Amino acid sequence: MTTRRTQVAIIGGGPAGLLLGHLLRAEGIDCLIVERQTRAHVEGRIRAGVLETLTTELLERLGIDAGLKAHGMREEGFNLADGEHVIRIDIARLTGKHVVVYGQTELTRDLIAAAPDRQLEIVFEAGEVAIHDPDSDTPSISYTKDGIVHRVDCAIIAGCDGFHGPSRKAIPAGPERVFEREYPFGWLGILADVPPCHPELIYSNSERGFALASMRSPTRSRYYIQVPSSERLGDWPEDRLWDELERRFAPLAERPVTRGPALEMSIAPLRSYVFETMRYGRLFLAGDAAHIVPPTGAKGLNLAASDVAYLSDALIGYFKRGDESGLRDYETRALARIWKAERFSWSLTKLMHRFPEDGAFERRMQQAELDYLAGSPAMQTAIAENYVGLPL
Ligand code: FAS
Ligand code: PHB
Repeated sequence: MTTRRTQVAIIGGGPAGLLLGHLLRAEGIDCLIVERQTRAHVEGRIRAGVLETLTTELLERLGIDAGLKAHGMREEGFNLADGEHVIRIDIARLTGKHVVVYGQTELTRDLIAAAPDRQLEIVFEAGEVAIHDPDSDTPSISYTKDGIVHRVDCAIIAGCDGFHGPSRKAIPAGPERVFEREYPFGWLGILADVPPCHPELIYSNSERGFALASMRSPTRSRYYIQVPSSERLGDWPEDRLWDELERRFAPLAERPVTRGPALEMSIAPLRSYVFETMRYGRLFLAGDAAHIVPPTGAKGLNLAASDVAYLSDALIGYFKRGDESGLRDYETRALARIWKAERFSWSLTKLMHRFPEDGAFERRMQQAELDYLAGSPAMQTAIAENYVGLPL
């Protein structure tokens, strides 16, 4: 066994762990990221696509925004469609803000590439990561690599290990601290090097279900359709999906859907989840380790960024000024923003998807809400300010 010491041991090298590591290193705080997967696996994940300015401002503050500046696509509006009828939400006019389309894949690659020059150590392929004595004054983590057990003594453990990681499981909290809803459908997604069918995102609730037309660049498109939870990828040959996308976006988009070979296809389950105990002694949770939102509101990655904004401020205050107030307030502050994002993601999912248990009345409620939205600047403003991200 080897033993070493650091100030903050970060479990997980996804957006939350990487952003936290960089923010701490920028203040000279010693930290280490241990990541279970290979670097190639982490850099190959295809996930989120829309960044709030809160997230882009963190990258700018870190000076890790060259890729974002060169390839990020500024979006000043997005569209909600009810079958044939498109409602444009003019987020720039309604909020004075915008969002940026820049893939989580590219963001993760930028953060990893910037790590060596900033002395941010990332241990990839760290096996059997375990948390020890998080509620003591001498917490530590351990992991195995190349057949050797490594122990890391630390002052703080940051659990940034996503929904399936060990950190949340290390917290003894009762069921009253867990809030969950699973949806009876998932999103079948496809990434292809074809030009987008529309210059802005279109979320559509058609007779055939939810569909989303998004993009990664002027030459790379990202599409999703709602599929029952029972569906498997094998049920969806690429042409069947392209047929569906053409059928659903033909009446809505500026251009026809262009087909092309899939760079990636996957089905992601949808769930709303909050684990309200985000601190246990010296262990702090951030990102998907503590909460999950359905991707309808494009909040998942951005919530991870806001958790990390709160947590990094708290840790900087603690290590540099001996001020523990940020650590004491972290859970309350983060949860206030998390619950508002959970509400927005849940409400937009309810509005834009077909639920198998719903009848004709619920369908009329969706149509009436979209009809009201089409004529209500107040409701459009409410949607716009949530979509661009509520203030910290
Ligand atoms: P992550 O899950 O990204 O990262 C956690 C990291 O911890 C991973 O690298 C994992 O390998 C590592 N880890 C896990 N267990 C470990 C262990 N035992 N030891 C060490 N490391 C461990 N959000 C959107 O906004 N829009 C989307 O379209 C969207 N699509 C998604 C599709 C899928 C399939 C999934 C799973 C999520 C999607 N999300 C989307 C949400 C997603 O973007 C997350 O919100 C975002 O990745 C959160 O970042 P992290 O909290 O860092 O968690
Ligand atoms: C994406 O482009 O992957 C994307 C965009 C908006 C969402 C979800 C996913 O709400």
